[in-house]
Amino acid sequence: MTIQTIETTPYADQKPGTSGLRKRVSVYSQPNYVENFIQSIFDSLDGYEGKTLVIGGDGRYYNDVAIQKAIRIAAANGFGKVLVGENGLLSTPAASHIIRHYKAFGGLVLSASHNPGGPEGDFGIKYNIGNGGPAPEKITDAVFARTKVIDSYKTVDAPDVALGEVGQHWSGDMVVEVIDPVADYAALMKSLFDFPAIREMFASGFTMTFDAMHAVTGPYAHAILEGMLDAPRGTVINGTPSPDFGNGHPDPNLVYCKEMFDLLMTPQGPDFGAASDGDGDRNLIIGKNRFVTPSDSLALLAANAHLAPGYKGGIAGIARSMPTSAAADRVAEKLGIEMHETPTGWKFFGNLLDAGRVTICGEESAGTGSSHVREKDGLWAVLLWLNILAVRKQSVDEIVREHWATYGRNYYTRHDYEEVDAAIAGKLVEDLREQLPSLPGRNFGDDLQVAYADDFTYHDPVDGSTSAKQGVRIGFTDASRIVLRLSGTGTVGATLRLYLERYEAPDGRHDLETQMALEPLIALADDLAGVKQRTGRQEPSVIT
Ligand code: VG1
Ligand code: CO
Repeated sequence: MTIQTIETTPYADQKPGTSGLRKRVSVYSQPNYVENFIQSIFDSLDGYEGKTLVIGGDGRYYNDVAIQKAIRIAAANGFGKVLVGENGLLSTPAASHIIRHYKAFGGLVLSASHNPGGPEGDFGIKYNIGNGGPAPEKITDAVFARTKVIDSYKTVDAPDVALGEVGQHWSGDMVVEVIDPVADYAALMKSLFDFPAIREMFASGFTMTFDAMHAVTGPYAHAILEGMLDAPRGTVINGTPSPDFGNGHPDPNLVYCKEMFDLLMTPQGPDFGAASDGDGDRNLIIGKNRFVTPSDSLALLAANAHLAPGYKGGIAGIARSMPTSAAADRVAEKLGIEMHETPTGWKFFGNLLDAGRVTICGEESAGTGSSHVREKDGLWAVLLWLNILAVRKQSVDEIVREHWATYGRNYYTRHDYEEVDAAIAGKLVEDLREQLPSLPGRNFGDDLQVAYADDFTYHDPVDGSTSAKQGVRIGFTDASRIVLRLSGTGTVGATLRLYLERYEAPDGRHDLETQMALEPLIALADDLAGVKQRTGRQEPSVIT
């Protein structure tokens, strides 16, 4: 095998964000852009010689090109084996499981997740470590430092691997095994959930729509829901992955899944609706006449997890990202288990999961998961919901209302201002940060008194690391909250995320329209941060 060392020059913009390096395809297709980043990842790791690397992606445009490059660079750098999903496909949670299951050294997940795909869309690469989870900041910082000085990368002079053929192949001296992307993951799901009970529920007429959004979960959902659980054919819609997601936006929210939402709000709609994103780690849950906010879903899944065989012994603890509502905190309190608040992004849950301190984790951005892998997992959340519905034999709406009557309701919304001028957005957050010390104790309107105001700093209780500036939070004495942060996954300008939350006790009013219920906080947030005036936007781009 000839290993070639190719000279290259650094790119200045290869800083990994919330979840890997996401850029426009036009940026990624510059000469050596992929090569530089992957070589920089390998240069930041130790001890992988002869070990296994997992590679898979969500099937978006440019996956095929990048995977072949990644395989050659892995071979030249001395990996012993690459495991890659057939046709280059692996959902993010399946990749996490494959890394763990086959005790691989780590993995490359090629995806820009919920960002649009296609030649004009986004592409992304993320490195996951041996526990199956996203690399922690220590590694992503080292990778970024390396990208700034890299002067060569290694590759082999080998032909493309036939990714359409399951079985053993070679790239130089390295084995490349093309595997069924679904089988191991499906077996894991079967081990966690009461498949006979769910099958029985479908057999007795329960109806569901799962929107795979032309993204990676299609094959998984077809195999598990229609194949193993006998849901009628047609339960899964948009189930064939396409490089540009059918020209859609694979973000499972009420904007991009509006059609399904509308259907669920009609009497002739199915009993249950769900969707997942580009790489299969997010979930959207809608019952008949009841949308479940991701923050509520986290709390509900944690409170009911013991109904599924995989969690029948109870859960050790719960973790949520800081902007996620505190609904889950109330469940943890009642169960007498640990509760952790981490910065945005799944990489912060890894240590807590590895240490056995938490079992279930979640984010307000439609991400929930558990210790079964080290990523959020869209289909897992859908299957846990189905398991709970099959056992409790109630509707989603009834279950949600009972939950609120027990724990109270955390009204919650997120307002996104997308593609805002980066300088304006940065200054806005900076100015708000400066106001923070003066806020505690101040009263706004009749019943809002600031209890605390800070820029969230996370102290990892497992490895002692600290992550500062993770988002501005203003908390009120009645448990209401305003949070503001800049997105770390966008690829154009800046995206401002404004998160609003208000708590209603168990005996309070639970039937208000969310935006109405949060109106005073929305207005106050705008007064304090000046979002509308500074960005010139009258409305958020997306409300979830
Ligand atoms: C967003 C979400 C965050 C999530 C991340 C990756 O990050 O807010 O909760 O972990 O996307 O999700 P940001 O920095 O844009 O707010 V995925 O499904 O795109 O990998
Ligand atoms: Co995703």
